[in-house]
Amino acid sequence: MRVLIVNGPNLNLLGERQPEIYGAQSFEEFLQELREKFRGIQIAYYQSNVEGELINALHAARLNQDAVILNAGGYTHTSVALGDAVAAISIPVVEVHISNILAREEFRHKSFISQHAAGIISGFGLIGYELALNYLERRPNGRQ
Ligand code: CA2
Repeated sequence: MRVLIVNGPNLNLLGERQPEIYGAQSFEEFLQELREKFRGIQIAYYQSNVEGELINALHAARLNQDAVILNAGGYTHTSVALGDAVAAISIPVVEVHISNILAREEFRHKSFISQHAAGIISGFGLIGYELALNYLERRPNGRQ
């Protein structure tokens, strides 16, 4: 199975700032651990701070990936276009957030992704990506 992890704006700064919210580990370091834990999954990774590039990555994923794990960062709460891109691809997209977006400011409670996602994982730190891979690995025949 091939899974693409897509991280949106500012998530390239993980491990550098705000460790009380987002943890102290860089995503690259965490990614190595994920690849060791999930040897049966080919895990590709893409990060961009640019909305259109994230949309292009989702479009490309529909041709060469089996699933996507998406943390759209702040665009989660603002981007109709990213929500449309998730709706437009038929492979499952798991929405992940490091922090619990429902326990934070009200503007973070709205997600343009959720209604098109296979499911949502929020508030478990980087472990959320691991939970998403766990789900995708066990998901029978592309269904819940
Ligand atoms: O909790 C999440 O994963 C978020 O998607 C992260 C976004 C935020 O806008 C969402 O509401 C929830 C922000 C990502 C910022 O990442 C940083 C990482 C390290 C240092 C500073 C920012």
